[in-house]
Amino acid sequence: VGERSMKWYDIDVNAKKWTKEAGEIIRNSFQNELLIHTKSAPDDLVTNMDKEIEQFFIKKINETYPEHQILGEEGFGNEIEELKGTVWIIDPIDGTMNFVHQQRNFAISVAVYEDGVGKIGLIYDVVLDELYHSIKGNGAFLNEEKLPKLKSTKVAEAVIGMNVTWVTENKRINPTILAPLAKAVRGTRSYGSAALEMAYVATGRIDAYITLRLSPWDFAAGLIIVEELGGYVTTLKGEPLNLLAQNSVFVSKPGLHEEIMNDYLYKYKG
Ligand code: 2AM
Ligand code: CA
Ligand code: CA
Ligand code: CA
Repeated sequence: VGERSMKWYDIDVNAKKWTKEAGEIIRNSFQNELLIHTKSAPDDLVTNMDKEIEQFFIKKINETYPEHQILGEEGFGNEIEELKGTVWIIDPIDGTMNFVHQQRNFAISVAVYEDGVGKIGLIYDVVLDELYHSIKGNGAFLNEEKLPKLKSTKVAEAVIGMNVTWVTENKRINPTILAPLAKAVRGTRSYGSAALEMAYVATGRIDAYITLRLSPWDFAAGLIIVEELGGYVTTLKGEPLNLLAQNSVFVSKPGLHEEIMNDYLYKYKG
């Protein structure tokens, strides 16, 4: 075992340990009163737990790896302008609205990148105790179970994750682009957590996921897991995602990605 892979093994063990501990903190918080605030809009929520969990990770990472940088949704990490060195990209609670309204269907998303390359991806469904996990080049797992490579599928047989927002009047995409796709697929689903929807593509529970505006912490871990299994993660224009900006996001099994790009998304100009 080389020095390099020892480094990633060590980081991976800690990332998993802290993610499970953070999940435990969240599960133990359910009986406590939640402080809920809105951010940019009435549907953009944040709670004291989002902040507490992000700060939990930052403390652990700073103590153990003071040279690493951290990009977190709630802004307690570093101001990252370039992806140099080792960077942790963290969403302490992905699916905050579900966390508030349902106490389920949310996840912790943790990714570790080195010089812009994804190395470790973790998505933890806290309530179900399901950890989706990948170390680049070593496969992807749901808890201890190795996930099989993704097989290609067709639109007519696909179940895709998509919010109804994008087929009704909205600011980001002409609804006539995705409405024909919604009709052509076997079914559509909307789970309200980008990280979980990417994990569901990884496990084949859905075949693709389409959304119009995500931030790096929403997709950083899912990208590593889905790509490790041979899936595609791009913008709706088929371009690579920018890990320092908001992106449209199209996650898909192989084959299906090409079919949706060629037959539906070619009309999307951004
Ligand atoms: P969040 O819960 O961490 O904010 C909901 O459809 C999904 O989109 C969630 O993964 C949510 O992440 C994400 N999202 C990204 N930007 C958002 C915004 N401005 N408002 C609400 N959800 C947002
Ligand atoms: Ca949020
Ligand atoms: Ca998120
Ligand atoms: Ca969040």
